[in-house]
Amino acid sequence: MNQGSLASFHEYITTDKCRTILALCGAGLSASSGLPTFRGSGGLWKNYSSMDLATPDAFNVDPGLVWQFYSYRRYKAIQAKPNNGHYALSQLSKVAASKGKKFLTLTQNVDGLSRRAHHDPEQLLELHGSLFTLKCTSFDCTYTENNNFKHPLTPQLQGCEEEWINPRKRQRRTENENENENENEDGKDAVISTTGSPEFTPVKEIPRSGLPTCPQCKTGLLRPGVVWFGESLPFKVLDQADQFIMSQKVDLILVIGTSQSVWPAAGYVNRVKLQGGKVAIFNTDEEDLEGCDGWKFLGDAAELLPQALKPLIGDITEVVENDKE
Ligand code: BJW
Repeated sequence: MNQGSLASFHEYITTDKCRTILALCGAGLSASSGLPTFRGSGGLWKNYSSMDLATPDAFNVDPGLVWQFYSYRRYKAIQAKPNNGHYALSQLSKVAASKGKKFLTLTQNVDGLSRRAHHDPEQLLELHGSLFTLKCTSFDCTYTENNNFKHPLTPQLQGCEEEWINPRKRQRRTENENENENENEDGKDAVISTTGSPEFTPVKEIPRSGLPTCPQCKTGLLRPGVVWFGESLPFKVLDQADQFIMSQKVDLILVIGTSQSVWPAAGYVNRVKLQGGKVAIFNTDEEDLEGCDGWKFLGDAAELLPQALKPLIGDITEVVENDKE
């Protein structure tokens, strides 16, 4: 981390000029907890693009396929543990008022890891819903269930836990790919090694009767309570975010592990800038820091956030250790 930049960031967050802080989080915040991101190399599940599966059309055409994807995601999120980035924000949510600050986290993540790091729920808005909410798809049924951590949801969804038949083979393939990349840099042709080729666990054809069904209307399929492309974000959540931004000037937005490519979430950065607020980006990809005229922190959010927020939250080592017990 650039120490000069860190010092000026520390100075700003501890002054009276910085009274209101908004955090906008994306998949990069959970990357070091082992959860894949959406874009770049992390954005594939088996041979499908995660983005193509996160649509109402995909669910309408093949709910069995989409449920297998979400069953896998639910399982991975249950297995994952919050990282120090989640804990740093959680700690800020608890101490902000005592430091004379107002704080709100807007997360695009649906993995529930911020909640599991005990982020104050009053200061946390899940813009894109949650993997652990289930909703009925029937037009005239309003059934919604929160905090459903059952796995698998139906016997037919058993077996979606691993993307690969043998995860060790995937590791070997990655090693081979890296070797091949080096060969390319030396000007030689890349040789695609087939030794240890990984095999995906096959996608099953699951009939409608094998998918989660609404316990209320008994006929509608349940779906994950996440926001897919073309769907509106929950109005209540949008309203609460608006209230926070409009009731006072936001002095700082922390943009954490997001490509800022999805709207309306990405729009919050400009809204804060237009109010005269400052921006601090935490990202592993230099390209995603480009164009930022604020603080640019290049690296893993899980490592950077505890350091960047230390003057406000103190050393979080003990908080994290206590939570593990
Ligand atoms: C690290 C790291 C480490 C990695 N440390 N960093 C205006 C203009 C143009 C288009 C639109 C517009 N307004 C709306 C749209 C359409 C659309 C949209 O945005 N399209 C874009 C593709 C252009 N938006 C919508 O459809 C939204 N709905 C809407 O606007 O409705 C209007 C409406 C109103 C009334 C009635 C009806 C409709 C809905 C968007 C929903 C997005 N849903 C998803 C799936 C959620 C469910 C699921 O999880 O499966 O949300 S898509 C996916 O993208 C997911 C994410 O939350 C979201 C954002 O991705 P994120 O988090 O930024 O991840 P990545 O992978 O992109 O980036 C990771 C970053 O982390 C990278 O920068 C890495 O470098 C970095 N990184 N490791 C730090 N260790």
